[in-house]
Amino acid sequence: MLIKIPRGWERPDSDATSEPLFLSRRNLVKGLGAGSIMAAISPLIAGCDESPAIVTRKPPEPDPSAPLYPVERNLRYTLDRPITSERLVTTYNNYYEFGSSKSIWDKAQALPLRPWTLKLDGMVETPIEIGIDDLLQKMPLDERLYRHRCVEAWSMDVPWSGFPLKALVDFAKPLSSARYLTFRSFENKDVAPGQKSSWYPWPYTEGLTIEEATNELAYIATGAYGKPLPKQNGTPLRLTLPWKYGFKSSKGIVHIEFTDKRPVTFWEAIQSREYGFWANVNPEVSHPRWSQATERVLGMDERVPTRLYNGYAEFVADLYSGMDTKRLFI
Ligand SMILES: Nc1nc2c(c(=O)[nH]1)N[C@H]1C(S)=C(S)[C@@H](COP(=O)(O)O)O[C@H]1N2
Ligand SMILES: [Mo]
Repeated sequence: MLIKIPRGWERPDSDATSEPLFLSRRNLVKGLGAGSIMAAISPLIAGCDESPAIVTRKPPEPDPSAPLYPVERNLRYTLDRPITSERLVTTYNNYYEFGSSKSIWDKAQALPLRPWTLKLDGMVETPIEIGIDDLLQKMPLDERLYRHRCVEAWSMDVPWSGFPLKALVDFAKPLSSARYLTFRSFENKDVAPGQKSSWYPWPYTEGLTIEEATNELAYIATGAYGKPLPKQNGTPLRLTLPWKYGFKSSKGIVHIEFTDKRPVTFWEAIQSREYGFWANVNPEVSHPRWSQATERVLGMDERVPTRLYNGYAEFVADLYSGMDTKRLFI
């Protein structure tokens, strides 16, 4: 069945940038360091008691994981472009739970930080439920500079903090029969207006093979720019799969199920012809409605060529040997 999506990232970046919206945000926060947007807004709120709409807004909730950061940078992963400005990365987002525009960073502030529990179950020795702060104590945190390539043909270069997904897989102790991981994001209609649209197959669902999940590049971001991850970027647990299109990198994960059946993912359920399970970056395989040959790097004027596996072929090409099909790149 063909479901028509009215707006959003289902369009090439050339007309999906929401640039006018973005520029008005930019004026709003002009002169502030991007990381301090929320910190800077709270004194504004405090001093602004003429505007009832603003006064009723709750001050930002402090993130209990803040003392963990910054963490040491892992020098194995390098960029060939400058790090994208924190302001762009934290104000230009895709997070459909909060709406289909790029300007959801303020709406995402409604998501409570705690309690946040991760469930690990399915084909594992023993199902586990663990609070995020306990989990962070157990995981080997590092900082990694990774490229991110959205299927809409825009990209960014981010200093994430977090841990290898393999550490979490080892912690979960999957049975040898488990072949896939299914990732499910939070569901909470009260804070996420996008989840009131029932024609989306909530919760946001993604999947990887065990081999992909235990590849050294597969990463869970819990921070960025030396601080806890902002809500709009997917705190407290956000997949980071730099060789795949960005929609594979689920935000706000609450549940990982180990299974022997390939899951149907969120965007695959909506339009499998355009958004598949594998979604590996390949400049030579066009999206049905636009070319993937080049990309717009946030903050740069010129478009740049896109690379096979987003430039990470040396790490991941082996995962797909003997699986030569175009579906690997959709
Ligand atoms: N839960 C959830 N995760 C998500 C999305 C989403 O809508 N919901 N969008 C994806 C897409 S399409 C992209 S490009 C990245 C965007 O991440 P960013 O906003 O941190 O740049 O998040 C991905 N993860
Ligand atoms: Mo994306």
